[in-house]
Amino acid sequence: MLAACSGEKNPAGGERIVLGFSQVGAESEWRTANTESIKSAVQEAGIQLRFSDAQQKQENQIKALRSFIAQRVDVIAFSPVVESGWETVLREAKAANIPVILTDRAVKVSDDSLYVTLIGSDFVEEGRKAARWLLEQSPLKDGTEPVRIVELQGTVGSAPANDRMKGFKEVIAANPRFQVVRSQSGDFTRAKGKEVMEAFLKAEGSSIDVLFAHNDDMAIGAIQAIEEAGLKPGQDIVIVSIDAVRGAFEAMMAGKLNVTVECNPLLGPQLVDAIHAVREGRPLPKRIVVEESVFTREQAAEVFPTRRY
Ligand code: GYE
Repeated sequence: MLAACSGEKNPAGGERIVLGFSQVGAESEWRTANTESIKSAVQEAGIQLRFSDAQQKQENQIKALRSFIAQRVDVIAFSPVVESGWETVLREAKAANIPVILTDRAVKVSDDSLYVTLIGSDFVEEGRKAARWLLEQSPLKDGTEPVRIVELQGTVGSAPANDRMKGFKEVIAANPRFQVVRSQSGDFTRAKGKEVMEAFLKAEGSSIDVLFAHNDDMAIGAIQAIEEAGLKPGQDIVIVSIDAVRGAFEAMMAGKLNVTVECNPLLGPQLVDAIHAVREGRPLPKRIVVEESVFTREQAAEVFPTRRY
């Protein structure tokens, strides 16, 4: 069926806003919750959505953005898979007078008038929180032995991978006992997280003390690899990850994951507010940050029933 075109009347009688949204993919529990939040908030607001899934490929996102421009949508929003390489297509949107709102991930552009605002988390701070827990509260905080850390990075070149790595490094630098001995991308998926963890275990044997995973899905994949190697996740290897999705709470309640740093995917309502502000010509801050916490496995059972993703 053809999508209805711009200018269609909404039930209240006014012109319906048409939003083109290009999503990264469906790589994680976080992403699924993010997509649902956006779809439901936009629908509730009576905004017409043209949704495109890029399957974690920048070229697909660029194609989607060009097609939204060609369709002359009213607003474009997207969650950029990687940080660089957006200048040209964003200039095309600007030339067509279509405002662009970034959700979740940042871009690196020389001219920040190419987008209206970025709604998303402070990923550097999330990396710092993961490291602070290790240095200040984990079972490894007090020893004298070196602590050998392996890191499962998110998608190469993505804002959350770059920033989480940076924040984590910055904090562990304060204690030379803590060393990242291996670091590789697991592309934010369970399957890749498992595969890369298998390689880490093969290379390092039982000398790994800590796994830092840039998201819960990779940690969950890695937990399987650790168990298959005959080790106890959460005990033989202390595991810290990011997102705080339900799967992470289940792993914490089973004692297999030690801690997760919250990254809130429920950005739909803030996106709708930003769309209305843009349409009404109200100014918006360049950055809209989301408030987040940290959850340990001691708190998991109590907090679990209140989790919304
Ligand atoms: O942490 C991960 C997802 O960009 C914050 O992408 C997001 C990240 C999230 O695949 O699970």
